[in-house]
Amino acid sequence: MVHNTDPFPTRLKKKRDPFVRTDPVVHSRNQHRWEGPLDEVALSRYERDGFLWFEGFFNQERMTPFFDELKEMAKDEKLMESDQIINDPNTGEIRSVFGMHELSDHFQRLTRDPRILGMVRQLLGSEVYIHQSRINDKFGFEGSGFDWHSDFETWHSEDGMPRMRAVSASLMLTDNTEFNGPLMLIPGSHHYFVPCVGETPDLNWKDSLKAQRLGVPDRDVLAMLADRGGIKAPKGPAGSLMLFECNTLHASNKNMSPWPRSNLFFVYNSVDNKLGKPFSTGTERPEFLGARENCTPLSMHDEFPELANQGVTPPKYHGY
Ligand code: 6CS
Ligand code: FE
Repeated sequence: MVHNTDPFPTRLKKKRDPFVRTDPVVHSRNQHRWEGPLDEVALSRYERDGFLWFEGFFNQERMTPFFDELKEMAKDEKLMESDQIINDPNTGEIRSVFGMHELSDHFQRLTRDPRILGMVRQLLGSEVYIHQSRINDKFGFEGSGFDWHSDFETWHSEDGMPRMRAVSASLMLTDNTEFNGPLMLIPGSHHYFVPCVGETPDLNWKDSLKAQRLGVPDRDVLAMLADRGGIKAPKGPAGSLMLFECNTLHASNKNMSPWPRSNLFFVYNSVDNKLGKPFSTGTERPEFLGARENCTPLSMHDEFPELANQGVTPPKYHGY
């Protein structure tokens, strides 16, 4: 089912050509209110490529508590049985845990780290909230890949996200190497909306989170965009951070190495871009896939609340 007034028609019966996006990539141009830590070079690079890579954004030790928390979560049988846990289609191991920012204060605080939130507000030109958060795990030798897709194509067609005004932050909880299935992106692909063929069945998410079959662009379009922009797979130590625009085409390979690949994703959506009716299905997806109730604008957290409470001016951020 496709609305004929849909500005981003997809999940069609017949192929339609890609078209150039009309939404800005950086939404805060010439608005002083949303100035942030990104300089013009970074803003232009994000505009050109559709992503920014920050190797070693946090030091690796900072990632340990997240792993400890995940091990605790794995003991929570009720959580392990919930729909928020997606298992690998081949091995049955945990592939994704959705709603991390609501399961863990640690993760929730991270979404409000001023250095990340400052960049995101600058890119989206508004207050923001968390549309979706997840951990994607790829165990050694097993973790399956994801086919090429635009997250916006799914979030628009299945969640009713109106415009391209969201950004994903992906934090590497483990080293991301060329061997363990790092995220691959096609620079510049975010400048085109690529309609996809294949109608969306109800409850598609029960399968699509295991393997992306719908919302995968035709190979000739993928080839055209990759010929233009190439393919990049940023690699780096645990603690590295990627920001990628909601419409940037991305995929990842199977993990063929003995080492795990675990990434935390949290998706920021503009408060001016809240979800409406899905464009390609009759039913809304669950809250943990697309927030509709909990859309409170995020406030930056004090990095050192214990100091602030003692009236001590917290130190400026040192790279921790
Ligand atoms: O359907 C979704 O929301 C998820 N699917 C993929 C393959 N990436 C974005 C998101 O986690
Ligand atoms: Fe994705």
